[in-house]
Amino acid sequence: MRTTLQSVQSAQSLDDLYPLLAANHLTAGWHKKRASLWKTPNTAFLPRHWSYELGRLALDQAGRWIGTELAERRNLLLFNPVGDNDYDTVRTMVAAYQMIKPGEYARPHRHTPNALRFVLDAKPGVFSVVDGVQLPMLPGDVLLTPSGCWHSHFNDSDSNAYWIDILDVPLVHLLEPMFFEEFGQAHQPVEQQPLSHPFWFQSAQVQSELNQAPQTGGVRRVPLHTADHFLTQALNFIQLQPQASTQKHRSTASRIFSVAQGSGHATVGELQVTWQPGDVLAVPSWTEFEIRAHETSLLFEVNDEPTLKKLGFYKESA
Ligand code: 1HN
Repeated sequence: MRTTLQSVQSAQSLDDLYPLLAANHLTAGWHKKRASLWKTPNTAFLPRHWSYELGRLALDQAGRWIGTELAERRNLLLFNPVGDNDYDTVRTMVAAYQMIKPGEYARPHRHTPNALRFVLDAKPGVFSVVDGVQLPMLPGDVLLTPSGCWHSHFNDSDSNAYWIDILDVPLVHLLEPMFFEEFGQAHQPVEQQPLSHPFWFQSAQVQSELNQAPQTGGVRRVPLHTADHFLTQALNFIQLQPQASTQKHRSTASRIFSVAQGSGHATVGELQVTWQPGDVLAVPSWTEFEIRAHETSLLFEVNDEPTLKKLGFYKESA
C-alpha cells in the first residue's frame, strides 16, 4: 500500500498514472476503452429466423440417440449468433424446440426462470404437470410454468409431441437470482386434472376471443391474461388477414414470435424472411419489424414489455 501510494505520488503525467490505476482496478472515466452511454439503443442481438421443419427433423434424429433419462429435456436451443453466445435467443429470453416421445416422462424440476410452452404438434394424451396440476397440451395451447413451480411433461399418446419453450433464463442470468432444484422422484404426483386453469390457455378459447376482438387493418390481437402469474413476459396472439401486416414498429422490448397458423413474410431490421407454421422469429430491442401474412395467419408473441415497464425503461419509437 505504502509503495503504491508512493508510485501514485511520484507520477509525472496521466500516462504514468493510468497503469497504476489499472493495477488497482481503477479506470479513469474520461479514458475508458468503450463508450458506456449512447444516444439510442444499440443491441448486439441479431434479427433471426428458425425453421420448425428443420428443428423437428433434427429432434427426430436426436431422438434416435438421446432419451429423457439422459437429457432432462430433449430440446434444441434457438441461439442468437452474436459473439460467443450459444444460448440466448434475445437479450432476456431463450426459446427452444422440445420433443417428447410416446411413453416418455420428462422428470420434474423447478427453477427461478419463468417458462411457457406453445404446443406445435401433439395428440391427446400429452400433459404438463405444474405443482401437481395436470394440464393437457394440444396444438395451439399455451401453458405457463411460473417461477418456482414444479414442472414435468409426459406423453401417453401414440405420437411424438413437439412444442416451443420460451423462458426468461437470460434475464435471470443478467440479474443473477438463479435457483434450480430437482424434484427427487421420477414422476410428480397428480392432485388435480382441471378443465380450465389460469396457467392453461386453450386454443379454442383463444380462437373464440379472437373472433370477438376488434379488427384494425386486418389485424386482431388477443393478449393472454398472465400478469398475475408471469411478471417478466407478456403474451399475445395476433391474427392477420391475407396481406395484412403488423404496422412497422420499434420498441425497447425484445420479442419472440412463433407461427401458429398460416404463412407470410417478415422484415426484421435487415432480415427478410418467409415464415410458416412452427417457425420462430427473434426481434431484438429497438429493431424495426413488420410481419405480413400471405394467407389468414396466427402468430404467438412473447415479449419482455412487463420487465421494461416495471423498471420505467419501455419506449416505442415515434
Ligand atoms: C426447461 O426447464 C424446460 O422444463 C424446457 O421443459 C426448456 C430451457 C432452458 C432452461 C430450462 C422444461 C428449458 C428449460
